[in-house]
Amino acid sequence: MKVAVVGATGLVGGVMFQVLKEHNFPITELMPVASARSVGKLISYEGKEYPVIGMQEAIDRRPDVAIFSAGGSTSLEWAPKFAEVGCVVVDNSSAWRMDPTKKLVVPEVNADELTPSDLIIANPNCSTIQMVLALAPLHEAFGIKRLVISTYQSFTGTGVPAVNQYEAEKRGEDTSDTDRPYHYPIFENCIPHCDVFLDNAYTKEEMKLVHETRKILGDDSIAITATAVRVPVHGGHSECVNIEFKKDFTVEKVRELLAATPGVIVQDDIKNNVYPMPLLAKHRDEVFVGRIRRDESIGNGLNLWIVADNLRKGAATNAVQIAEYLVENKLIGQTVEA
Ligand code: 2RA
Repeated sequence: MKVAVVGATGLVGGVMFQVLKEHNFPITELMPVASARSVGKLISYEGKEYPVIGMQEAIDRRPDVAIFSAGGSTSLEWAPKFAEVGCVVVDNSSAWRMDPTKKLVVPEVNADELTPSDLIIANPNCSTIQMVLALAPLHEAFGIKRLVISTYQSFTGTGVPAVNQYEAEKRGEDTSDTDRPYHYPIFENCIPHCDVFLDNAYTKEEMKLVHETRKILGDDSIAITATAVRVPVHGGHSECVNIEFKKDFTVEKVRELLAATPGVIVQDDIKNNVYPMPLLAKHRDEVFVGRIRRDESIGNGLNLWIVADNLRKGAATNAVQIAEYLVENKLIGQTVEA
């Protein structure tokens, strides 16, 4: 496969190369792609050095698949140009997620929706991916009526600038006069403000959980409210998810369904202090679920604690898994010759 990684010099781009290598993705030609200012930089991959190239050069080389993690505006401008030459784009930005003509995919949940005509495929938001992977089997079994979600999101979700702000503050530096991504210090702090505020007083990050979850689970009737918080944690995003089901359930059946779900690992043994933590999820591709317990304040209520590495299953791994599905199901490779 001729593979373009667009946004090659970013935080997720770097993880993308790591995941492609670990998954032994069938690459015959690798194209690291980034903005003009990065062209010529060298990217190491499996012992070889690859120069970063620009967008048009990548298109001219006719990649079979292009995995984008370069922001929404870049994707809106360039993804259609890659698709025009028959290249399948898997995009990690929010640009295409809610476009009714585009598929929003967590492979273990809804990859079977993909067809050869899908040339731009949206990778969901990190906090959505880890949650819907755990919720999908429970929704099928018991029907989800309402979700109340609180997220505790690693600053790595905001990319290199946030890592730089955190590390500077950890060294004791005052970042207030720098071009920092957060309005306030993130070190030893929690900030209830991920992405921008909307007219309804929720943030874009919180509304992504609402809209993307409904689209992936295919059920607009699910009532959802969310609070997204930025926390000074490296290893991943954590989520407290309160679920009201339509049908009754048993905690044992919930645990059984989760344990049987590909990509999910149940860590739930409170007698031995076993539960998911970013410390344990870091650098892992799985989604970890624990603190499984009935919500005793309502009928058919359940509480879950869900943790995953936001740069891996929350971004790079999910995108690579989509590409793997496309290869396995021969939905890649119809690139138009130059
Ligand atoms: C964040 N989910 O955590 C967003 C984008 N990666 O900042």
